[in-house]
Amino acid sequence: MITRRATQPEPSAERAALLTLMTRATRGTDPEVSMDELAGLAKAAGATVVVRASQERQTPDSATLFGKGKAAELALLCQASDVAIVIVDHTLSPAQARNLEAIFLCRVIDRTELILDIFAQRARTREGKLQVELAQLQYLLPRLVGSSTALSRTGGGIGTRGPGETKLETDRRRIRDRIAALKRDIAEVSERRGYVRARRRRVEVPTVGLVGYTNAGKTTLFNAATGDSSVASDALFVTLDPVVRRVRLPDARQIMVSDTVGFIDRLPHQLVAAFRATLEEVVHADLLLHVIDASAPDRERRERAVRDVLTEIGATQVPILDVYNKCDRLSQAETARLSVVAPAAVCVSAARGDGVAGLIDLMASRLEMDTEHATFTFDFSSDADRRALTDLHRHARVTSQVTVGATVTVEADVPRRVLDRLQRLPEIA
Ligand SMILES: Nc1nc2c(ncn2[C@@H]2O[C@H](COP(=O)(O)OP(=O)(O)OP(=O)(O)O)[C@@H](O)[C@H]2O)c(=O)[nH]1
Ligand SMILES: [Mg+2]
Repeated sequence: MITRRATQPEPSAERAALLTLMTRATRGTDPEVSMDELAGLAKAAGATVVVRASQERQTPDSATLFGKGKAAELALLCQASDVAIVIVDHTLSPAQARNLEAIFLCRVIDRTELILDIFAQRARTREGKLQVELAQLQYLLPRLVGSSTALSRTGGGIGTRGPGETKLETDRRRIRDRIAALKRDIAEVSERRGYVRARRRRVEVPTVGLVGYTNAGKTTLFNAATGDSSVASDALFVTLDPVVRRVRLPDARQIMVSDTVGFIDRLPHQLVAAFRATLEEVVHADLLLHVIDASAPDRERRERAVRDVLTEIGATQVPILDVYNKCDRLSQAETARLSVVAPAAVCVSAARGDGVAGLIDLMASRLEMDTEHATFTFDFSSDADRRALTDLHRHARVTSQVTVGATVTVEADVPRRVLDRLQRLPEIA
């Protein structure tokens, strides 16, 4: 068992204990790494970790998760450390949560509730708030069976925040009604988002979606590429709502880049389901950049977690470009090794701007692989033709342009998706 007390907590933060159970099922994962990740989540939720402890056990106890003796011992430790909340890195059954609360005499939440709480605190837009509420209620609903009093946790703090809070005492019917209403509202928002996307498609601006583990540096890279100033920070799940910005390529064409919510290992499926509208930006992108923190010790586990979520949301058809970020933290040898393991990937440092221009070029060429060389003539005296010519310059790479009188003849490499829309004239031999 690992037991450790952290340094002096901030006075206002909730004092938390992090408890994990190492079982046969968790063998193969580094307990310290998952403990560190849980600590990052606790911090993001506003807690100060004062106790970290774990127990090794073949299988979880069905009533108390930990062995009963161990649970009692941990409870004493938590009480001595004045712990206000116990966070368990394991999915707790409703009965286990109740039993542990009776032993620890304080709130006991699991990893899913912790993540839901962070999302509840971070949600800013109406869409974000609706989605978080939906996820919280869907988590809550099966836990209401036969126990409406045990769930009416009061007193505020982690796991009680967000819209779920006032619903805890209501009956299942009201929660079901609320879930139905939320789904309707989210569908409306999603429809609106669909219109915007359709408009973007009509003007044929390709979209690149940034995806990746939380804290990989997606927003930093997004800002570096688009010149935006979205909030990037070392806390987890800083970005929740998708942001889309234009990137002008060196040859004046444009692409749209979207930044969105980060993923994590064991992302609660209620959240993934509820965030479907937000994640549509990812599913409908023309290209995904998988931003990977190259300096993370558990890099491969994180990469797998991201790919799992992409599969879960049905984004398997979108081409993916792997981008190793934070390469400034790697030694030369490590960078060299990375280029052997993943020769198709790109190494950048979003924070320093290293490799970002090259990455933009690469995005452009990836999006454009599907091009056709074509020749067009335009009548400069026609409004429609002048608009088409502007369009062509925006989306194609023009290789020659000859003007004779009012007739403009243009040769260009045109993305096939744009070809249909532009009036194509017979090629000049
Ligand atoms: N050393 C180094 N740090 C970086 C780099 N890129 C980002 N960071 C840092 O990594 C932390 C996370 O960056 P964000 O851009 O907020 O990460 P994100 O993927 O958007 O994270 P969430 O929105 O929270 O999921 C910040 O403290 C950044 O300053 C980089 O290239 N090098
Ligand atoms: Mg972000």
